[in-house]
Amino acid sequence: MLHSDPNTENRRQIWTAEEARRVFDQPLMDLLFQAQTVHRQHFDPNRVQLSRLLSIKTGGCPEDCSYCSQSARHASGLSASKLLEVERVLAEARRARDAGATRYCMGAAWRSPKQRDMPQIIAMIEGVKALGMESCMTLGMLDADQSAQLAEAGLDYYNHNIDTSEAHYPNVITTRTFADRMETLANVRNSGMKVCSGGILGLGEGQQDRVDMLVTLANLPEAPDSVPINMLIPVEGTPMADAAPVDPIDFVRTIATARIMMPHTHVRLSAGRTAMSDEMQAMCFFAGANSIFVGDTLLTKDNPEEETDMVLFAKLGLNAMKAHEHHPEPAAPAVPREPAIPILR
Ligand code: SAM
Ligand code: DTB
Ligand code: SF4
Repeated sequence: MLHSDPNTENRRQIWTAEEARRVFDQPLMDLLFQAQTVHRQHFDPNRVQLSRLLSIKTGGCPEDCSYCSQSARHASGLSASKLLEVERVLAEARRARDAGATRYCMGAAWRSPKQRDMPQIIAMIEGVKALGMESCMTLGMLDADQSAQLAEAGLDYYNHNIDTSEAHYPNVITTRTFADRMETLANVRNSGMKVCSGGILGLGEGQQDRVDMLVTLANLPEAPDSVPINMLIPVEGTPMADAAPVDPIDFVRTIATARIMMPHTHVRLSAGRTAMSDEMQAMCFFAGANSIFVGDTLLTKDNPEEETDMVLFAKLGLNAMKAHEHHPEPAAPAVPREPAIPILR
């Protein structure tokens, strides 16, 4: 039985690992049906939110995340670059907006931002907002003061992934702890920004780690507004270069379980789509994924070409979510709608 947290006003469900595991382990058809049913109660099933990513400061990161091309500790062959000029970032953002993206996500390969970089960061946030897009940043760890500065500048979302379960975390990253990640998430939440937090599959974790990661996310004081589920992009020179690939059905199960546990959250089918078939992506959307990154580059690695995604959207009858649809109330219809005109722009 699911129980509720007496401390929250709406008595939101608090998940135990056992309950979540039962959802994850049920027969696939039951799991998919449940996930799609929940999805239709809260979202239009044929709409997908489009975010665009830009690496504003690439490589040379002091952290040792064993999957990452940008860690200075791994010989991935990536050369480090400085923080991009504000004008350059805004020119890219304008292009993304004109191509249909409603959120612009800027990532920096930092352990945490330095005070001297804040004026430039704040100018980027203000510039993206002025273009009429939602803004998101991922800059590493934030203290309460840094969170307040970003919130004050108008940053809508902050991405900070827990990446995996608390138990598996030390096998993946040693230069910071799971508790450090949770602290930043609390600072972001307390500053009033929306939280984007998820993880990666393919880091040598077991099924229980995947479930435990979702339990941590779902049981935060507020479930994240956005949960990216990444599939590891193996990067040569990193300790995860030869990690065993994720079983696609297990990946779909994770998306479906996330959808069921966090009904109001945008679940993002995130990194790794170039290695996924159309059928796998279609199953992920059916399982409740309703957000993707568009554009041919993520931070440093490839993402499908825009044209490829347009063809996929056309095949599946999917449309881009408009900015005003990001927080849909009342619930979307529970029956299939008229066929949508598949466009990305
Ligand atoms: N430095 C910041 C941090 O770690 O919070 C922000 C940038 S970091 C690259 C953002 C996220 O990208 C990571 O938390 C991780 O989940 C994801 N990521 C990085 N490398 C990846 C890879 N090779 N495959 C899949 N996801 C990856
Ligand atoms: C997230 O969860 N995935 C994005 C975004 N948040 C910042 C990053 C994916 C990075 C993939 C590897 C690369 O491009 O270097
Ligand atoms: Fe640095 Fe982020 Fe990459 Fe970790 S994931 S090495 S913190 S850029």
